Amino acid sequence: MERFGNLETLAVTQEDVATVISIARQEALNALNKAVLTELDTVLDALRDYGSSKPLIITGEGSRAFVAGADIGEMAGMSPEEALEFSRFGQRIFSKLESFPQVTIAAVNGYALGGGNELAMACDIRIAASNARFGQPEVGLGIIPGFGGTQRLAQIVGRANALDLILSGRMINAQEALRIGLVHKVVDEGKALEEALNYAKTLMNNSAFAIAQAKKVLYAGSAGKDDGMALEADMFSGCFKHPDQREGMNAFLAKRKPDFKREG
Ligand code: CO8
Repeated sequence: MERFGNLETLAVTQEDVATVISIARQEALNALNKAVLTELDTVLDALRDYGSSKPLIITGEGSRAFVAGADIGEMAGMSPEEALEFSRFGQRIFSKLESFPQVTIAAVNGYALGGGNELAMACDIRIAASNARFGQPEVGLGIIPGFGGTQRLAQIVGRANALDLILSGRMINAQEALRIGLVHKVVDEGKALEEALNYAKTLMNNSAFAIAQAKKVLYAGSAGKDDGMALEADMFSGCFKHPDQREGMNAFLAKRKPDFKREG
């Protein structure tokens, strides 16, 4: 779409009831690299400047993945300074998404892992297809969530569930995500986008102005989040000073199990 310039990693379509942004890197299960995040930033700014009063839907192209995380190949060789910058960059864009004046809906059509779950959690509403899988697998890569996940997951599902998911790194299915309140609704495989559009349609009966005001108030209640975000970025970067980060990411890229050394 002309308004956003030439996009290489996103597809943006204007439907009657919503703007739909699809992450389009199917070859890497829609993993978030710098190009995706930069384009998302550009599109969010453009929609805001244009004064779009439609809901915004975010989804991933193809049926396998919403987003399978931040791009591990891009992160593997980062210095702690670069990791800090990347974490702050992602946090800033996801906060921009969270504060988008209209309702944002994640249509989750497969894996939503790591940065992918963090992207879904920066949306107001999450609709999952029955084949969706959620998780924060970072500790298995020798790192921690770095795009706001340590803060938003605890706010959405409570600290007990957040500790379970972040410390175990385990993947949960759509029904478990529904049970713990991570998603709002589960629909048949292949139907997440359709259901998100249905939801968006119902919103068009409401006052766009009142929705924007309500969002501001609801998110204003997340006191202390800025401090948590700053700590998350620092701790994320600190992981890049430890050998486990290289081992974890190199093991993923080499398709082998990581060999984390334990003392004592
Ligand atoms: N990054 C880069 N490439 C990826 C990623 C990823 N996160 N996920 C999948 N891919 C690639 C694979 O390498 C593979 O590429 P190729 O075909 O060239 O070998 C292709 O996508 C298909 O993946 P698989 O062959 O692995 O597909 P499977 O069906 O066997 O497995 C899984 C699917 C289970 C989703 C598996 O791909 C997987 O475990 N992916 C990684 C999931 C993960 O650990 N995500 C978290 C990443 S860390 C993160 O998100 C931190 C966020 C904060 C960042 C802060 C900024 C610095």
